[in-house]
Amino acid sequence: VLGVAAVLYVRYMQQEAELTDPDPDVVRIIRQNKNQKEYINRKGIHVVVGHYKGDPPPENLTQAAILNTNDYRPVPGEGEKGMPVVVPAHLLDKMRKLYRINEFNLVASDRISVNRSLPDVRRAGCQDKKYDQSKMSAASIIIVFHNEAWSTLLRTIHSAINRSPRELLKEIILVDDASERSFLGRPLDEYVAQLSVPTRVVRIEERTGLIRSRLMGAQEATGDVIIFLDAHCECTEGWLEPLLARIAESPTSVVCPVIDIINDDSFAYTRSFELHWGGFNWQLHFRWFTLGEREIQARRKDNTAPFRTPAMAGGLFAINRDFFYQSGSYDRDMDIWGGENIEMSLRVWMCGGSVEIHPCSHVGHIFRKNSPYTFPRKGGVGGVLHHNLARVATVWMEKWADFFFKVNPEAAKMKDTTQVSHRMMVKKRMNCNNFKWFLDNIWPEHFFPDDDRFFGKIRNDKLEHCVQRPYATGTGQPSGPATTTDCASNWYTPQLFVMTVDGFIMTDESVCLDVPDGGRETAESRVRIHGCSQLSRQKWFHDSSTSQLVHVDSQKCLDLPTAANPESLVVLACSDGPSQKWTLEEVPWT
Ligand code: LR7
Ligand code: MN
Repeated sequence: VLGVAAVLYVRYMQQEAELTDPDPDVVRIIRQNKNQKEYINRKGIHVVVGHYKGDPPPENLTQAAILNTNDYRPVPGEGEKGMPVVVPAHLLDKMRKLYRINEFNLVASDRISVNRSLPDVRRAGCQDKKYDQSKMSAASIIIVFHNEAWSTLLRTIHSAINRSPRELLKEIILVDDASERSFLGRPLDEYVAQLSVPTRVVRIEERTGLIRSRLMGAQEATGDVIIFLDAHCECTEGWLEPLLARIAESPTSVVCPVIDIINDDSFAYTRSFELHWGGFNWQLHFRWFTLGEREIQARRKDNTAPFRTPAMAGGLFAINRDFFYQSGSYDRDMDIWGGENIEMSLRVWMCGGSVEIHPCSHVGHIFRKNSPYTFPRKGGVGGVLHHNLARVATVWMEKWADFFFKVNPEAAKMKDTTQVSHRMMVKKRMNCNNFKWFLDNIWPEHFFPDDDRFFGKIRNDKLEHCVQRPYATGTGQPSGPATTTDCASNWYTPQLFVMTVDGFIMTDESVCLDVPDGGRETAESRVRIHGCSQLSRQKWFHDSSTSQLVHVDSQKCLDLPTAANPESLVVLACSDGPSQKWTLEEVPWT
């Protein structure tokens, strides 16, 4: 059964490769004929394009790839102190072949000790901080996994044990969500039985997804605090005490560590920025944004104190066990992956708790570019995600749910079948605040429409064009010249903007209409779409009598591209020419 599953899996991955465009960064072509091209790309990934033109899949290659996985052979010194792993030449081919199985470099991971050392990445104030352990409750760690690579799972477990005071770790609960890979030739139960912290494995026979798996794990937990970790993390020195100290002080706080980066290719450990907090975009996808001004000010006093975040990434957090249940645990009707992080963030905030990041606690996580597993539900990854997100919107966003469904017509298709009464009961029982309260009080920097804001398109009277933002590349914020183009249908999101009462013209992904050079020094300045900063150079005023959009700092007017700046909109001395006439065209969103 395993073999068949493996072959199907690889075949699925190849189809994926076939569907995506051929990678332009071919480093080395392995073989190529009229039906098929096989090559290594710049990132060392083995890509096969064009198998299914009647050819059988290359059985030997794929079988070998699967059978040789999980070959944990630590090489002394490799990856120590969080340094990148060097894969010797004779293993490069294997490395490339195995990459896609977990969507990270399995061969590199298998060369690093499960007990590898890491640098102490905490700021000095954190290293010196003394926590009163007598006030803390011991924690149960819950790790759910599906087809995880064993070396990364074991390193998660060992790093947590090695870097936690023994008396603060009650137990570790592993939840195996129907993995198809066998464990290093012996039972996992036997392996974990010899660990110094009581550890057990809960097995789920049929794939259920991470949300219900975590609920299963939580049911088994006996610690007063539960801590969830993804199955490919590494805990650093002093990661645990700050989380437990904060929960001891404030039992309704849900506390996340700073999530550092373990490179998916080299396994190098990189400390990440502390000045980020979490939010979400119009599609309800989690995003990191620069910290709001209020929190930055609050942190000036003490940059070792936990800070509030509108949303959490979802995988790594500590929560008081009673509060976990009292606040509604998870929505067990959510499948496989996705959306539960936003649901929990909104619910915790709206129902009397808080979501925080503790800058003294650092845990690494392998960030992947693609998801390695199947989404066994009609519609694949999109279907599953939309199903989950439709539930989040329906329960927690009131009239903003209409907005979400307009931006995401795919999710809207799920609306009729979304049964959420048991989640509505949580909202009622906990007497929760509404989404409006969340936006106003927890995330005033947000870029969603609201009653006191303009929402719609910005149309130029001369060209009958609308302002458009650049497309997002990857998961980063879109950024680039502000332009105009033919006005599209109402729900074409790159042309939809919010204008706040303060005069910020914002749109999805927290980007704003900006004049980077301030507009005062030169006769003509370029206008760009750029991360919202709350700085006055991003303020505008729409004069409804003249239809001008005035840049407040420079008192110049938004105008169409010129000979000097043909690529972007500009600000120029105000005039009554038609190229400076802009109509704010409301788009109904509820
Ligand atoms: O069907 C499944 N069954 C599982 O047990 C699918 C997944 N899983 C396990 C999986 O093996 C892993 O241990 O669930 C865990 C999380 O899955 P990932 O690693 O594929 O998720 P991710 O890291 O890509 O995604 C983030 O968002 C998810 C939304 O559902 C979860 O909340 C993840 O926990 C979360 N990860 C983090 O927050 C780490 C930091 C990433 C950022 C930003
Ligand atoms: Mn993960």
